[in-house]
Amino acid sequence: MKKTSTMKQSSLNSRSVMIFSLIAVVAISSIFFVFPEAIKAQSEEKVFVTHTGGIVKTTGEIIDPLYVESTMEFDPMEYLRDFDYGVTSPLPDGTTLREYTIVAEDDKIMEVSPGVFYNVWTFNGSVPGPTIRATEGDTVRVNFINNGSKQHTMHFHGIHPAGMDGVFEPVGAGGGQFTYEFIAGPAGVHPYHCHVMPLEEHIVHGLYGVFIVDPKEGRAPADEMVMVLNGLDTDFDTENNFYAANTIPFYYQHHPIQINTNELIRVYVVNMVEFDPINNLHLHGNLYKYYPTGTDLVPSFYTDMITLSQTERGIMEFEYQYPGKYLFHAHKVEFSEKGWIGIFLVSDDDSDSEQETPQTTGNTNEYGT
Ligand SMILES: [Cu+2]
Repeated sequence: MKKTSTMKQSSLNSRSVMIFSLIAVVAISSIFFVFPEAIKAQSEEKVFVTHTGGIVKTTGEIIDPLYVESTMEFDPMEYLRDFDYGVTSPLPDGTTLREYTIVAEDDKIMEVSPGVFYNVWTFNGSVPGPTIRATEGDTVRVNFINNGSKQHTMHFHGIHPAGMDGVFEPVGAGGGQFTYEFIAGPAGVHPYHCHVMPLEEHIVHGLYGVFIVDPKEGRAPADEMVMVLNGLDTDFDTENNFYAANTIPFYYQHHPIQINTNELIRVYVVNMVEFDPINNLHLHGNLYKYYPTGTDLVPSFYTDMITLSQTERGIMEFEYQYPGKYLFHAHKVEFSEKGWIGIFLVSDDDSDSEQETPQTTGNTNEYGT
């Protein structure tokens, strides 16, 4: 009896060792498939001078984490649904003033992917900067402070006077200030970005964000989110090494965005990818209504695929009928394989509510709930 139990135990032990080894092999190889660049690039070391004159040692495309401390934290899940409505006060004519303070910096180091460090230039400490939101007709006042080491500006897309365009009024480094003030409009989704030359350099390092102007009559209630499609040129060769929705490659694949069935989802999508002429967005298991630039209340397309050039943007609206996991990604495969891919995890809201509140009517859907 005892012998049998020992044998059983030893066979159990060797089975656990086998299972553990298998899990280890799968885990290690999956790391390789998810971050092949990270593993490949460890071989050659070089000295790298950041745009602010800092000297750091690198191995291939990677700034060695031993030498570089990340100075920027960014949570793409928090950014996704975070809207800055500013500090509001009524104006004598009955309209609303919204005030925002935006600080530019250009010396932060961000860990964009495990072991991959990148010098980011930021509005309010993040890439993208905050999503500034107002209603058509509001007065938007942005107190801009440039704490960077180079000149920067804020150039908003939309309608405003020439002097508020953030092009011919460079704001000096080391604390320069400028106040942008204009009436929010037209309703839609617009990018804002630095407009100092060389423009490509200032944009690609991260000086951009989203400006949403809500129509006066509002939009239908929805689970709203912002996706900035961006690329990261981590070795400064004017080609992107990574792509993403909201900066961190593969983030929403590893941390799916949770949404509910039969709930309106509204995505404000803005393409800020530099170097590559186009980007695109494909949604799985569904189609969306698409409003280019968000300026019209009637959708122009009902599709599962849009193509966007630089700063092109729009609003997507959709509802999922069926629960489960659905990919969204660039259908340009190079981009999705380098990080621009994510998952919507759709929960069957009806079945949840059924458990909490017993159905009193005979209504059923195809899941029998
Ligand atoms: Cu700039």
